[in-house]
Amino acid sequence: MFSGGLGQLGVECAKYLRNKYGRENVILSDIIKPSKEIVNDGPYIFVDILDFKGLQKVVVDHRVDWLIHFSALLSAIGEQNVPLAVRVNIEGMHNVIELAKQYKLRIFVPSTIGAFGPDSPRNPTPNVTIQRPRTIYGVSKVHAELLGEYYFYKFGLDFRCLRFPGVISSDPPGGGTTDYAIAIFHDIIRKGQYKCYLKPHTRLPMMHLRDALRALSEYLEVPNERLLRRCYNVTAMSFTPEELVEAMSKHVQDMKITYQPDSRQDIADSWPQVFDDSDARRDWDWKPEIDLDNLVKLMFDEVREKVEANGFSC
Ligand code: AKB
Repeated sequence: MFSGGLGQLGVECAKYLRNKYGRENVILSDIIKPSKEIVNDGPYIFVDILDFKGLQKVVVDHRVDWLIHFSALLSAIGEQNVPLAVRVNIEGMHNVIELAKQYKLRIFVPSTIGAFGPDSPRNPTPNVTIQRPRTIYGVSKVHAELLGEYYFYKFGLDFRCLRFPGVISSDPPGGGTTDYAIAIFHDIIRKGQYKCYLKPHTRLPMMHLRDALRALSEYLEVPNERLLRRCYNVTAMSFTPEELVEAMSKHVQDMKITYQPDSRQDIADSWPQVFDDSDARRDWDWKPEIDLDNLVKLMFDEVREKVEANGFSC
């Protein structure tokens, strides 16, 4: 079962896991009204992450044994509504971890490069190092990592967590700092121009959605004995807006890019530039497959298809 199932990762992740485990065996949940396509794709249930009894009911009624907890306000949007981020990201985590303990569920919670801060080494950022994030999103993710590890050591809960870089997909981004690398494709395809809210030299770790889903799905299946940690850094590449534009210019001429940094620049400046995922490579053979050129090609294809299908923009 997924919480926050209609966010950036949920729908695609459900498709991926339904292919693997069967359509009826993967339940999406959220509080958003789903499209017809989502309902046709497989089970979808309304449940609010803040409603513990409602969550209990879903687990009992559907004999849930695995929980993938995606509900969260991302970095930029979290700063705009801190009380809501505290509720969704922190209280929501309290609910799902207790639920997992009560019903002996396996639980996966994504973390992020945003769980690091200006005191962390930024290039590279190792798996275990100082984490003093300066966003409520980052604080909530460190809280989730520590709570999950605590429940693992104290109660034997099978808690797993991957720290993702910016995940790049054709689906609409949800208020993150790395989202420029998605929005740029939509704007270039639709308008031939893009105004970037980060400076051209801002380096951040990134990954195409396909690698992110494969990382998640492979990690879920690693036997416990092979895991030396519960939280692993994963990444595929690092690039700057300028380098992304350079790679995109091989596909499109006459792109007009302007730069107008806003408050997201401060967030990006406090995050890792290069993410060290050697622990994941060592313990469970993690290996990304999609590099920058492939990512750009895939994104042009995927976003064009979406724009042509429904004129969708982010
Ligand atoms: C964000 O930018 O907030 C997210 C993330 C890196 O966790 N995409």
